[in-house]
Amino acid sequence: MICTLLAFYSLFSRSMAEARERTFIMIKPDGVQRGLVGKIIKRFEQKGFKLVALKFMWPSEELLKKHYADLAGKPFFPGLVKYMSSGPVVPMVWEGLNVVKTGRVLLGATNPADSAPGTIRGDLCIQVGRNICHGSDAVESAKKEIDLWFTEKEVVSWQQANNAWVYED
Ligand code: D4T
Repeated sequence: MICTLLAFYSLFSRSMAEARERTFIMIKPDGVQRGLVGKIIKRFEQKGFKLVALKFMWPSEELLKKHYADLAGKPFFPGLVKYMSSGPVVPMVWEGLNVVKTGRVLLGATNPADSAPGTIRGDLCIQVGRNICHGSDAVESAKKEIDLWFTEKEVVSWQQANNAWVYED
């Protein structure tokens, strides 16, 4: 009996933990300038993911160089930092089951020429250097990016009223 209860509890707590996975999504300066902020947020809301942090800010080159440190050796890096620091952006944290992977699916392929119709990039942009949004590519990089862009206090834990209608028991 105790074993059954423990097994149930571990399954339950595992699925709860999985549903609390977080990803870092950012609307880039072209997404803001083109008035696509609401549309992009809507895709994540409609899917059922939970918004746990959001701000509107003009990022410094220093912050962007840290964010894109892995790409520092790429030929497009200087242009990328210039474009990303050319105006305000909307960094966000979204939470939910498999949100890192599914978030990338919602965004579509990095190069909009390869993004499927129906995805954010597939529907709303044309070139890789103006691909309107960013999404973390793994749970570990999501953690790093969230810590880079947000303080602990800015990420808000809350219960969504429709949770039971989005997730199975
Ligand atoms: P983002 O950050 O937009 O989610 O990018 P990805 O994670 O999907 O892809 P990435 O790190 O390879 O690229 C980061 C960023 O650089 C721009 N870029 C990329 C570019 O301007 N020219 C290029 O040739 C590539 C590959 C677009 C996204």
